[in-house]
Amino acid sequence: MNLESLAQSLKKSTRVAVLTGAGISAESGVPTFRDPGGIWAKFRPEELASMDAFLSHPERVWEWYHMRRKTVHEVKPNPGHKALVQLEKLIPEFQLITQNVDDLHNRAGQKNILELHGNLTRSYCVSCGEPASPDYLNQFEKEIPICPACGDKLRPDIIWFGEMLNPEILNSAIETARRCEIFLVAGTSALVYPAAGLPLEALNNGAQVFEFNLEETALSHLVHGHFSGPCGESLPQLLSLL
Ligand code: BJW
Ligand code: ZN
Repeated sequence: MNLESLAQSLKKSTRVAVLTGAGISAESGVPTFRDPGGIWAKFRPEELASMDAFLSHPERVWEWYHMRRKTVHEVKPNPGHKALVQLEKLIPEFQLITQNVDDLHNRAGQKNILELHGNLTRSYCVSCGEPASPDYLNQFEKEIPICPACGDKLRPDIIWFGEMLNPEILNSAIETARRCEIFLVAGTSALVYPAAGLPLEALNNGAQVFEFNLEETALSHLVHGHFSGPCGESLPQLLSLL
């Protein structure tokens, strides 16, 4: 299947879903996780992205999240994000599902977004559960942010390893994957579950599944088409054919 035939299929489709991962934001300057030079090449996941890490070294964990919040604040959505905003406008039932926490789909103007792993701009209290506003969080640059309601620690609103995803968001993503006619997978290594199970749900329910990635992934041999190359080029190319 080539991009032209995918464009023809999209023109006839009512229900389309897209799953994105860190690769779609790479061209904006946000590091991925598992590529050489990615986040996990420098840090061990269990030392920063787990409740155990937060309980033993909250200052270290927050320092890392403050740094990442600063990085994403300084970058902009790229042509890959923008192409998906255009695609949403053309499809009657469109759902974007992202594993990314960088808020770039939202900043690009995407409307229907399910954020599976949370968002760097949000935080909530470990004791009373109260969320803090992004503006409040921005007052803290290095130190551990404190809950304005009860004085205990805030934590990033991010799903760490071993934590359950928000069941409403996950169920909605599963339902979307089961119902869609076309499911696009862009810039993810498709290694982290339950997100990596969504393309399989789509395949098992008869959807056509297409992958956009620089490289082959665990999913590549199962999909109906693999488009190799940077999403910032391949997705706009697809949109130009619609
Ligand atoms: C481009 C490109 C360009 C580059 N254009 N392409 C076995 C052992 C241990 C645990 C498990 C296990 N089996 C399952 C688990 C559970 C675990 C899991 O899946 N682990 C796997 C690693 C095996 N999952 C969980 O723990 C989840 N929770 C859960 O399952 O709850 C139930 C449960 C409870 C109790 C016990 C057990 C289960 C939660 C997962 C939360 C994931 N969170 C993270 C980090 C958050 C921290 C943070 O960001 O601050 O989310 S992990 C990290 O990976 C991040 C990402 O969202 C996620 C996915 O990564 P992604 O997006 O795919 O990025 P990369 O870097 O992997 O890939 C980038 C891709 O882009 C590559 O393919 C490139 O080629 C490509 N690319 N540039 C196109 N320009
Ligand atoms: Zn509190």
